Amino acid sequence: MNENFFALLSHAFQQKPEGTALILDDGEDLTYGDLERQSADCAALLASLAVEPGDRVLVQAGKSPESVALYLGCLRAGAVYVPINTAYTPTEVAYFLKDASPRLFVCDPGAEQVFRDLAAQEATAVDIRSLGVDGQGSLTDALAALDPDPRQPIPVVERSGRDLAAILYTSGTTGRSKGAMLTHENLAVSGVVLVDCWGWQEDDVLLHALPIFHVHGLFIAMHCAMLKATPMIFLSGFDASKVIDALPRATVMMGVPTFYTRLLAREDFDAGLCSHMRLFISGSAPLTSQTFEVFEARTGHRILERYGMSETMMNVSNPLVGQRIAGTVGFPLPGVQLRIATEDGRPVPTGEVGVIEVRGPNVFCGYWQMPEKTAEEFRPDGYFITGDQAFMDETGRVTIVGREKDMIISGGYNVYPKEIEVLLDEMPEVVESAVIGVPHADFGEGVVAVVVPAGAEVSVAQTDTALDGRIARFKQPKRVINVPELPRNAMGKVQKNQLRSIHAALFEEGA
Ligand code: MLC
Ligand code: AMP
Repeated sequence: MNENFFALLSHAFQQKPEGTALILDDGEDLTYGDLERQSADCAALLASLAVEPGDRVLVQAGKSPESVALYLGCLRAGAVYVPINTAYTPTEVAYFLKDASPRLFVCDPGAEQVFRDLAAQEATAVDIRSLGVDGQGSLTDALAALDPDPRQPIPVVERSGRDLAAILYTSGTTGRSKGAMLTHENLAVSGVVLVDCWGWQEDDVLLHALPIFHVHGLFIAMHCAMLKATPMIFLSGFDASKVIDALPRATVMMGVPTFYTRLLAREDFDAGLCSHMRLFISGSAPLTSQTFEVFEARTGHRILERYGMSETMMNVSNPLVGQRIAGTVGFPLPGVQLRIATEDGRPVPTGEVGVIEVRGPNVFCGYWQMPEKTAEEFRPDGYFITGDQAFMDETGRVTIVGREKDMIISGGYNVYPKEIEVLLDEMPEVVESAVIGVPHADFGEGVVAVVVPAGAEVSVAQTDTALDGRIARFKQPKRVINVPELPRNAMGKVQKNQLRSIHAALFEEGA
């Protein structure tokens, strides 16, 4: 049997070829028949560009129906899809070009030359094409030039469940991004479980406002809709006004907590708009109890919070039927084995805090070309150490209380302090730095740099100048605090907890 995940999707698409797939705010809607055909065209094009099964296709392209077709085409052709954040600078992209050694790199129109120069500097042999009509050999142009008659039926390339379907880069504590290798089985198992647990209905309409370069928007959200071939209102990004306009036509929305706080900040967001919504789902960052409660008071809906990771897809979810409790992420999903353990991997007693470890068919098969890192993060019995701290009550319900890993989550994007500290420490104006996440009403956590200046005080304008073009804007410190020295413990380690608590009110109004 062909275990290519696309075979499962294609089966669903073929049940409803006339069914609407993507409802666009500009442009014509697409049906599932269109997606089936366009994915076949993309797969044929990839083959004509000598992209073989197992080859990586690196993609930094805006959210569009074309990028959805490209993703599906990669699956169908057995290529490994490697999406990266559109906010990354060319300097950051250079790392992924080198690390993933893709056969093809797809970027937005106008960006090809910058990347061709970069690839030449690094002596990386890669075909670089843009997604968009440019009359200069873009992928879209090449697709249009495909000989349509006769279109050979494009088979779905045979894959085993263990073959790679995608690599999702996640930053590492050392500042070097690690590529989480996800298999066709990982995608299939996770999608099928979520459709069932979240009770996906034939008449569901998903409001999709997430980016499609992370697991949340690309896999969790899209796969639920696609496996049932139900429509998605496909917004290019989160814009509160557009979401409010679209809500009356939707039944399910998935978002990061910032989506919910931004909706609540709007006076015109009310229960009437949500009256026929079936489900609001939140994840990728902690949803505060306050947001949960205010949202319920305003709309009557109890947001369903769940917990996942690039490496593991979805692990835990509050129930569709039953108590959704604020501040908790619910119960392990079917097939997910989850334990809360000490630093050396021993399970802790019920109710005690430890680190979440998970095992199951949803868990990735390792970091791309990093066997040592992979070995470090798996226990000998196959459990993956997530680095998230939590406790489990006697009913099996999980509550996340913090993170062991030194990571900030800002608006659902992970930011690793080390990557920023290294660059700040290179500034002649800075002796040393510590980057922390501080509560932020909009982003959940805001990135803050605590620096020891070499002379005069260092400003945000200076850090912006030093970091612009080197790391994405969303990673750059929103505030800089100058201190005479960083607090350290007896081992010489910077006490970030202390810094976080001293500056906890930094982003509060008037602070
Ligand atoms: C944008 N900016 C951010 C930011 N997003 N700053 C901090 N944190 C963020 N997340 C900054 C930009 O750099 C820019 O700054 C300014 O905000 C405007 O940019 P924008 O692109 O117009 O922002 P906006 O559209 O408002 O985006 C905010 C957002 C977006 C929250 C809608 O970040 C978003 O869609 N986040 C979702 C992330 C996500 O999908 N995570 C899933 C990970 S998967 P300046 O200074 O240049 O003006 C995962 C697993 C799981 O975690 O469990 O799901
Ligand atoms: P990513 O590497 O982008 O996939 O982010 C995964 C991380 O997001 C997890 O390890 C958690 O730290 C965090 N996360 C995801 N969902 C939740 C949630 N509901 N509550 C708290 N943290 C979450």
